[in-house]
Amino acid sequence: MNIEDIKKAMGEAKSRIEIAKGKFHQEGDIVAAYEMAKERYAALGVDVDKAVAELEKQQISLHCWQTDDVMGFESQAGLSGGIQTTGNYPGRARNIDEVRQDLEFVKTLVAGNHRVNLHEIYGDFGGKFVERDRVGVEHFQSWIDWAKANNFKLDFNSTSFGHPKSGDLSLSNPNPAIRNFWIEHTKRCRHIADAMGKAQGDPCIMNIWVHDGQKDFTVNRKKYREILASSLDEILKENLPGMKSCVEAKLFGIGLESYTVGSMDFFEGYCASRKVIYTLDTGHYEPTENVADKVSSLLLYVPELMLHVSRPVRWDSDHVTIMNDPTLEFFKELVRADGLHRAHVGLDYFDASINRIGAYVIGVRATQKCILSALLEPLALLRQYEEEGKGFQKLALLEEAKTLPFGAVYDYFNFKNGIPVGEAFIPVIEQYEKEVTSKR
Ligand code: RNT
Ligand code: ZN
Repeated sequence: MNIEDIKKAMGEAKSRIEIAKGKFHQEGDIVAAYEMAKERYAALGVDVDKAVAELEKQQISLHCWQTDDVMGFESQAGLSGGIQTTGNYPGRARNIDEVRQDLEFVKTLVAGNHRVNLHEIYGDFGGKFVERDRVGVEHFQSWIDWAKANNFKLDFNSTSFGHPKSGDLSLSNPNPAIRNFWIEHTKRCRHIADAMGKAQGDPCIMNIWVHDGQKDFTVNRKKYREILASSLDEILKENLPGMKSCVEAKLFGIGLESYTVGSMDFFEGYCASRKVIYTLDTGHYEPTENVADKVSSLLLYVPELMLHVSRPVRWDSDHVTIMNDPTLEFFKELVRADGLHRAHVGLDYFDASINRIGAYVIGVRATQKCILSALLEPLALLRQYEEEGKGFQKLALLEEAKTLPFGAVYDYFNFKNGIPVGEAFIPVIEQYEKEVTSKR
């Protein structure tokens, strides 16, 4: 399939959105349901129009790696470094054009202006091998141009996995040759992020996640953590106004189960003492931990949060984000802590077992739903009950709030923005699969 055919298929898919809208829902029904919902919420002191306007402004950083199972274009060596995709559903994006086509298509199915989160291995290397300590802004110029043309802002990530020098330890490696290689890589990535941020007139958020750890008993735990802290200090010492850096904590990686250098405690201390943005991946904690409870403590001590919204199933499995209790509670805590404006919302999952575009759209929409649900919480009344010691009333209202006509508000939000309402996006994705991804 050549580029013209793909463009044609996308045009047809877009016009099908119009058909789907009419088929599944009548305009009048959506608006009428919204008006009724507004009254119900208003009775509880909630301004629904304001919540919808806030959701419209909320950018979500689309993780480019959902399109191609975290492969990138540097080599086809496969994943290493503690993470893994499972599944081999057909249609994986195989090159830069396909990744961009998929992202452009996803954009037609989600309301709002969003961001694209790139990893260093997704550079435009022109078919040549570019070593990671040689990467530069020139390898991302076409992404900068594409983002501008498609009204996306870019975020960025250094990439320490999937490389012969990845090993068990990268930035925390006692061997200076390996450590300096990764320091140089990460410094260069910050310069790329700085150029992206300047070009888009909005800071590019650059995440640093290193997989560093050990499979088994580790007796030099403090030593590697000291090295990681000093490598990060070295990397972060240059002030680059076009970008903001964040560092990601993790529980464990596959094959690195016994020790993680960049643990939660390590990065909480690091971010609090250095005033660096903390990256909170919702899949990176013990399965029984209440991740939502971390928000209010972190916001007291770190400048901002970068979010990797994910769904762990038994472990850090990176299942597709859905509107489940932990994710709902997580965004409620952000709103309750007045922290939404201090959080950069991004997604991080990679499901290769179902239609990848479908997985993408489900995750974005679920994240929006969780944010909207948090914005619609009758918070003033709940807080009043709590302060007055009215425990029964608070619990009752929390329960009733669950079945308020939230769906009518989310439908209206999509409808207002010309996006398929409800399940109407399913046939649109089926069509894209038939015409585009199944032919890859
Ligand atoms: C890994 C981290 C990290 C990666 C991406 C690809 O556990 O969550 O954010 O998923 O950098
Ligand atoms: Zn992550």
